[in-house]
Amino acid sequence: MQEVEYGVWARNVERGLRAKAEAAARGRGAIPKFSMAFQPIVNVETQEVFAYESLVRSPNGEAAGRVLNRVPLKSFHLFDKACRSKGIELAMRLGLVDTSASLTVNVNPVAAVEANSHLSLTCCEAVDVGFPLDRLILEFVEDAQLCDPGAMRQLMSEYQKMGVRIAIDDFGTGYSGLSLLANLQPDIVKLDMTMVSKIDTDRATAVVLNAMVAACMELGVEVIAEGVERPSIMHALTDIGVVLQQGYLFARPEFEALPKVEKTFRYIQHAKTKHHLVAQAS
Ligand SMILES: [Ca+2]
Repeated sequence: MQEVEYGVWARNVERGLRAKAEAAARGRGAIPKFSMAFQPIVNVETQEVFAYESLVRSPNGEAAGRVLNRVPLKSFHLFDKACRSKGIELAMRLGLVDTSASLTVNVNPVAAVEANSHLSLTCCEAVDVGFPLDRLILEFVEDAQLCDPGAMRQLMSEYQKMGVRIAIDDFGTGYSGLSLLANLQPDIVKLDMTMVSKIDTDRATAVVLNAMVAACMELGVEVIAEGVERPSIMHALTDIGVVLQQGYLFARPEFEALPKVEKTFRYIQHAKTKHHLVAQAS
C-alpha cells in the first residue's frame, strides 16, 4: 500500500515538474505552437483502418518543417514529448477510440533513451485521458549509429510489457539492416518510403524488399509500407504479403481530423478486381 502511495506521489511530482518545464519553455517561446494532422494506415485486404499516424503541423495546418525549424535544440526532447501528448489528446477528441483503429506517435530514440521519463509520461497521460495502451504504437526511427541497441531494446521491452506496440520507422534506410530485427524485436516495421516507391519499377529493390518482408513474417513482425502513391505499388506490395499500407493513394494527412476512407476502400476494391482480371487474362 505504501509503495503505491509513494508511486502515485512521485508520479504526480514528476508530472508537475514536467508541466512546469513545458510551460516555462512555452513562455520563453522555446517550443513553437503546433498541432497535428492524421494519416490512415489501411489494411487493403480487410479494408479497415489499422491505425492513424499523428504528424506535426503548424497551428494553421502548414507542413511540419515550418514548426520543426523553429524548435531550439535544447528543447528538442520536450518538443518530442509534447507532440505525442498533443497527438493522443487530439485523437481522443476526434473519437479515435470509438473506432477499431490504433494510433501511432513518433519517438526520437535518442530523446527516449536519454529522457525515458518523457516516454513514461506519454503513457501516463494516455492512461489519464482514457486512451487504451494496447491501441498505442510508438514509432522509433531506426538510427543504430546514434543509439546503443542494448539500451533501446531494454526501453522498448518495458513498453511492450505495458501492452504498447513498438514500430521501427523508415526500416531499411539504416546501417544495421535485418540484424536490427533480431536485436530490437519490434512488433511492427514500417518499410522505408524510398524503397517502397521503387518496388514496381526497380527489380533489385523489389527483391530486397521481398527478403525483408519474408524475414519479418518468419519472426512474427507486422509490416507497414509507407509512401504508397500508385496502384502498381499497392499491387506489388500485396503480392509479397504486405497488406498494411499508407500513402497518398489512400489518403493525405488531414489537419486536426481523421480522414474518411470509405471512397478509398471502394477504389481499392475496384483496382484489385481489375488487377485480378488482367492477371487472369495474360
Ligand atoms: Ca513515422
